[in-house]
Amino acid sequence: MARVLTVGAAQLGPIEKSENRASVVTRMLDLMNAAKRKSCDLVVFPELALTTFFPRWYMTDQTEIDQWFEAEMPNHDTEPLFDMARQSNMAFHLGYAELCTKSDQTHHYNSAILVDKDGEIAAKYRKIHLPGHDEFDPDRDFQHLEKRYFETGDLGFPVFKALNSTLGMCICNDRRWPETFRMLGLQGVELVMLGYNTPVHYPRAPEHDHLQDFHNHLSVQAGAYQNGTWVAATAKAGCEENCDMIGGSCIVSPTGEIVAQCETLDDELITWNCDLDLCQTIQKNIFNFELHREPENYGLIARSTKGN
Ligand code: CDV
Repeated sequence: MARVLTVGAAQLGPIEKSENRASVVTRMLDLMNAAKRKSCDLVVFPELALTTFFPRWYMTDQTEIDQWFEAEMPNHDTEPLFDMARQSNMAFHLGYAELCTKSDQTHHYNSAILVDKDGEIAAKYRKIHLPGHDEFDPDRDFQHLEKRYFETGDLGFPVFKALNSTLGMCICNDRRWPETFRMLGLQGVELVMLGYNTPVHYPRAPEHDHLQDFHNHLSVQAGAYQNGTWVAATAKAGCEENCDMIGGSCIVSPTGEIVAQCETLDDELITWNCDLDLCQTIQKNIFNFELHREPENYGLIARSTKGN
């Protein structure tokens, strides 16, 4: 019997700095209700979905910084999403800023979780490729301080058996790195859940601004095809606090084709019935890793170039 997962990519429009989590969660519940009407098994929300994209501001006060983080998950504000998952028999993927304590040390991660149809956290990923900078940059109209506020994820690139499938996650900048998708591909991933916040303006190379949508789709489509996996890529889009962010949320098939794409820069749901067995057409043929991959010749890829 075919394994078909009905997937929704739930794009969010802008979230202003003053909008609280309860209000954002109400918007997300609307999208989950729309997904329920479409009989979705899984809804994919964006990176840092509960608040505005706070790394665009420079902050020094740790208490002020920590207010953007979730110290518990679920918590009072997010519990309705978990209840909805249980009531609707529908899993969801959520990106959020995670504050946690390990061996008496506090840690900050840009994280994503998969919540299963029973409303339980089934999997977690912590972003590995953190873009931007760690000190105030006076040359920028807006900051991108992910390197200041987050540590590099410490969970690697795992895959998870859930929803009768093999699932993986990555977050925003991760999608631009072929290594991310290949790590998941080597573990037989069938669906990659991915959220992003991508400004149209890239201060280091503004001549590329008109290519932001293209580079988004180029990366996601290549990752899907080269690893024979479905990808659900979901944006936080639109003009947020004077910062324009791309939309273009999409669901991509294992052949690299976009099968569904958002049309607006606002809250919007797209869905697709993803036949997971289609992954085999790629994974068993053109990208049959066992037959055709040549890792003996790829040594440089896993060697550190930091500090060289
Ligand atoms: N949130 C991100 O990781 N954004 C980056 C931007 C800063 C380039 C991205 O790769 O889309």
